[in-house]
Amino acid sequence: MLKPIHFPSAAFVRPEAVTLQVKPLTVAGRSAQVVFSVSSAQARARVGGAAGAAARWKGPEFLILDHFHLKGKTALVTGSSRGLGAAIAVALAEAGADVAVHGSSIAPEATRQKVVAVGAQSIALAGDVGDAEVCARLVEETVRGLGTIDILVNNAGIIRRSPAAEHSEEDWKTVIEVNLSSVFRLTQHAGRHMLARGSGKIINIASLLTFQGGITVPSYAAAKGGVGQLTKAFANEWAAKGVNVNAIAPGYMETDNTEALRNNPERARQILERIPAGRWGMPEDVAGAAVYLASSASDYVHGHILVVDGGWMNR
Ligand code: GCO
Repeated sequence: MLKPIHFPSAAFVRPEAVTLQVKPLTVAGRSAQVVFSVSSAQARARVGGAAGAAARWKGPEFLILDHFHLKGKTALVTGSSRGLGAAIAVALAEAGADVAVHGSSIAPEATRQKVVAVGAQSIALAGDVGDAEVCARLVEETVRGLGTIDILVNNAGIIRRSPAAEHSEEDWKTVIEVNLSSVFRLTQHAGRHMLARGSGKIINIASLLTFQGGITVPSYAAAKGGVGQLTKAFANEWAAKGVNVNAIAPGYMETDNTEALRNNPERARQILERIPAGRWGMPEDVAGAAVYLASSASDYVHGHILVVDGGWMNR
């Protein structure tokens, strides 16, 4: 289905990514002559718009949208083979960024292709972020492959479930390294490039367990609590240097991370009952928050943890 969306300038359009069609449309009660809409299934309607349509557009200028686009920016999204990371990588590309995607054991070619289909450049990287050297290498490879690093999304993470009394030393160490130490290291490495340039955006994927203790996931809760604190610690030092460090705390999302919860009828019911929105979140639900925190629209936002949870925390 075609959904025409207007943008004020051609800056949003990657001509190679879209097929244009002429379509009559009535906008805000006025009949516009024609609009161009995206017909490529891959680019979907979200890329939207064309210089011609912008020139004919008689309505508001939508100038604020210029602050949300990421044209000319480069990003690294860790853990983007699927789930939230894949949705964020594609969303950043749709907003105009070139994106390095990453998987823990295999470079995620499928996500890379989705990013390229939008019209962005992309490279696919692999490596366990629980390893300090890998963190340094991922930032280096992003800079080498895409020219620089403007945006870092610390999304990679794992979860291990067992009662706190039995939670193994191995689970504790692994989860803390992958979910917390990697955020410290990747932020340091990417941040050095950003500080040298005087601009950059770092987005950490926190959790509702940044605020709450959870059940049978003590290492995960400790790590995600730490991610919230690291977000504020870095933001305090880097805010005046043009680098924004913020976090997104997703609610209960339909991803691998929550598969065990969704397969447990009682937990699944209890969780759903507490979500005011009346549904679990989908990966795409965090896309808008990620684009916002990656863009100049959030330049005065520092150390914030943006909860995207269907209202869970309000209950
Ligand atoms: C759990 C945890 C995690 C997330 C949750 C909310 O699995 O027990 O609650 O799944 O932290 O999705 O962010």
